[in-house]
Amino acid sequence: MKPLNWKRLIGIDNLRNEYAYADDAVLGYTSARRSADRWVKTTCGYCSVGCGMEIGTRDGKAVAVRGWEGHPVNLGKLCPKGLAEHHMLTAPDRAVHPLLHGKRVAWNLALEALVSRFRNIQKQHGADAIGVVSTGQLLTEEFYTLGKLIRLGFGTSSFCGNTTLCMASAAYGYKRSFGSDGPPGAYEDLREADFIMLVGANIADNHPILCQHVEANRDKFLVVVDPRVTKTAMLANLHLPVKPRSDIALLNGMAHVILREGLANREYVARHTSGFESLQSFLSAYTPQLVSELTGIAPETIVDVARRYAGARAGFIGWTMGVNHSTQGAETVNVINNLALLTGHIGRKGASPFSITGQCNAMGTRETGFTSSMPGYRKFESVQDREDLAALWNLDVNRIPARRGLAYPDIIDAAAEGKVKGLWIIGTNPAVSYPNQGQLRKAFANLEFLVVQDAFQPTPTSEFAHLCLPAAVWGEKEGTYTNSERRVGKANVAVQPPGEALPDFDIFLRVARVLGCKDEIFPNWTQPEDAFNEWRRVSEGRLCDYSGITYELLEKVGGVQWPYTGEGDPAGVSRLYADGRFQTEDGRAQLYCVPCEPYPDQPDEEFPFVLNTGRTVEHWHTRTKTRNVGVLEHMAPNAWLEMNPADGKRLGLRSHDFVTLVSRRGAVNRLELRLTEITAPGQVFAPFHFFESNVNEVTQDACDPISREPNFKQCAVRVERSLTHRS
Ligand SMILES: Nc1nc2c(c(=O)[nH]1)N[C@H]1C(S)=C(S)[C@@H](COP(=O)(O)OP(=O)(O)OC[C@H]3O[C@@H](n4cnc5c(=O)[nH]c(N)nc54)[C@H](O)[C@@H]3O)O[C@H]1N2
Ligand SMILES: Nc1nc2c(c(=O)[nH]1)N[C@H]1C(S)=C(S)[C@@H](COP(=O)(O)OP(=O)(O)OC[C@H]3O[C@@H](n4cnc5c(=O)[nH]c(N)nc54)[C@H](O)[C@@H]3O)O[C@H]1N2
Ligand code: SF4
Ligand SMILES: [Mo]
Repeated sequence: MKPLNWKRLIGIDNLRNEYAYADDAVLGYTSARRSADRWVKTTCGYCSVGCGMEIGTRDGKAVAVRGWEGHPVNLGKLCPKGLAEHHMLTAPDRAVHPLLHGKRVAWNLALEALVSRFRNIQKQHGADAIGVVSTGQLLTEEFYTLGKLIRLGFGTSSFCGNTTLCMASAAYGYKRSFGSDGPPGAYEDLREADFIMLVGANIADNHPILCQHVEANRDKFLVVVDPRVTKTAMLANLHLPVKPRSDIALLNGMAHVILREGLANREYVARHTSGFESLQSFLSAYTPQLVSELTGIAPETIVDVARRYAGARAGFIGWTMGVNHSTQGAETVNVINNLALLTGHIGRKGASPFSITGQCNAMGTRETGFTSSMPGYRKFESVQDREDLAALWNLDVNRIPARRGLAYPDIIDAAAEGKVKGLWIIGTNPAVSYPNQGQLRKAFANLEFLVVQDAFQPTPTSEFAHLCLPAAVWGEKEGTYTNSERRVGKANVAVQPPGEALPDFDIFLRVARVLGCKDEIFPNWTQPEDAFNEWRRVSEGRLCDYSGITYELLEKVGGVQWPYTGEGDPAGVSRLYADGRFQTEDGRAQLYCVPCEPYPDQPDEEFPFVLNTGRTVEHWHTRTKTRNVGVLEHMAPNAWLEMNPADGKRLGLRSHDFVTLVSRRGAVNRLELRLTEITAPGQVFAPFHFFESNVNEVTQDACDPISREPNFKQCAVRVERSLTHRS
């Protein structure tokens, strides 16, 4: 086997064949088994980059994946997870039958149990006593259908998803600044900007194909803001290793310098924003000196970065979970948006405040809504929006919900308090991914009926379920995903699902039939395209206008950005707010004064380290998919803890020792120690991929009051040597 190096693996070089070679060697496949006789075009089902790819099949089995040559997003390249995606389809633990109380039952009995148990709970305890938690990994058609089923069919407002653990802060931040959700820019901006700043975004591990666009840009100055020296930080011209959660101070400090030195775009500010005067006086306190104390970055560096951003021809600020996973997540997004508005770096080629999303369809769930907003970014509180929807659906306006329901963490808290008694979990695995697992177990213990609908069985979450429903997964079902740049891509069927597993879309229609609302809310629907065509009508005239997008067009051009009404080049690049008109009442964007506050659960003598958690390139979240893929699992087989060598020395610990993390809430065992300068003294980092050593036993469940997103990125812990040693 040839030696592997990460730059090759993430597809920056055109070495796809070499990667396939490594894959074969690890898995023991021969090239004959891999050679496909049919290729099906599709979109990747892992991350939000949204790469175009082809699944190769032979004898009804998926045997290979390759990049879609010339696709607008990835130009034929794929990252290691994408390249090995077909292997998870045949994993031994795919879910194949419905299970009621652990016993195999027929689909009709399973769904009758779901409907009768949920209806009984609602009769006794009210409509909101059942909750539904879904995912950014469903197809848009499925999520749109689910939203109607839950809010119009079951009539509960306790409906949310794992996107609240992920993108809620970005969505609320955009809404507060610009009047609507929706990232203004495009990937092309990564190629066009002369200044790029990535805040809490480790794209080399988590959005590898975006690196391709950054690397192709020869004129850029790349700044990476991250407490760790990530692989992305290693690509940067300047790395700012900020103290944990001090980003607001840094960004306010940049804005202070921009105003003090007269570098703001005063004309843009005057024409297109509100709140400038109060922001100006608020920012006077954020001097480079103070900001330096708060962030640990030298005052002259803060001044330098501010000048570079303001002076750039086109300035791009991208962010991901280092920003969103915070009790001030939405507000941090507002401070990023402030900078874009103060300088006019928005709505132009290369210039955007850009939220890099996470899951393959995090965007689709935000657009088709019913969680943070109603379909088409319509607002619960707007009478007009509710009337519009009622007319589109031919329903009485009183049927349209007038308020947002409970967010995911509030559904879990309500279950722990005994208010939510029935829960339907679809395409998410909270027994690994939810913060502060003790609270989640309390919630699960109180439930009368828990349904888990997943493509794998068992999962750590399905172990708690009364009813398990087997779902088809990427490669086995049809529909669309929307990527971070608002580009809608088509996912297609390459193989049949195993056993009795069904696409989530089919499961939702069957539930509607048992519930008796199928004909009313899904008239004549039989396939995902029926949902898509209704969604096109429902989104027409909205910011996320899909009216000109058809399945045929998507197959042809490989992905179309919304808004698209059918005019102009469908393969072209679109940007929002090019005319400086925002989605607010008066068309102006709002500037915000945001003080930098300390995060909850500060370290002290007993718990002296700040724990940061996140990801690695080889694994996908809770590993239901990737632990079954040899080439990925072998490269990252167990959980680890990164610690600075100075701290290791002080504690008498060495690399490869097994350690335990203890917090005010719990403990997690058997993390393999990595002593490395990547992590600063006083901080430690662990991935959250491993249920075997689940860091969410120790994380805190404090949430952003605006977005309800948990503060996953900081909590106080101590590190002890594990009693168990390497076996
Ligand atoms: N390989 C892989 N790729 C993925 C995923 C996966 O599981 N595996 N998941 C997808 C999903 S759903 C998501 S949401 C994205 C997430 O993508 P990212 O946000 O890039 O991933 P994370 O590793 O969670 O966190 C990013 C960085 O935030 C930094 N950070 C922590 N605290 C702070 C802070 O106070 N300030 C700043 N500025 N930075 C901080 C961390 O050190 C980390 O490097 O990745 C997507 N892509
Ligand atoms: N400590 C810590 N915790 C975190 C994070 C962190 O950075 N640190 N990140 C948070 C973030 S950003 C996210 S997005 C979450 C992710 O957390 P989860 O959503 O729990 O992660 P996944 O492993 O993607 O779970 C998806 C589940 O859906 C199943 N599945 C996949 N495809 C389908 C399908 O088509 N249909 C159905 N029905 N099931 C399917 C998979 O088998 C899996 O069980 O984790 C959050 N938790
Ligand atoms: S970068 Fe994301 S979308 Fe592209 S192949 Fe990798 S996981 Fe799939
Ligand atoms: Mo995420």
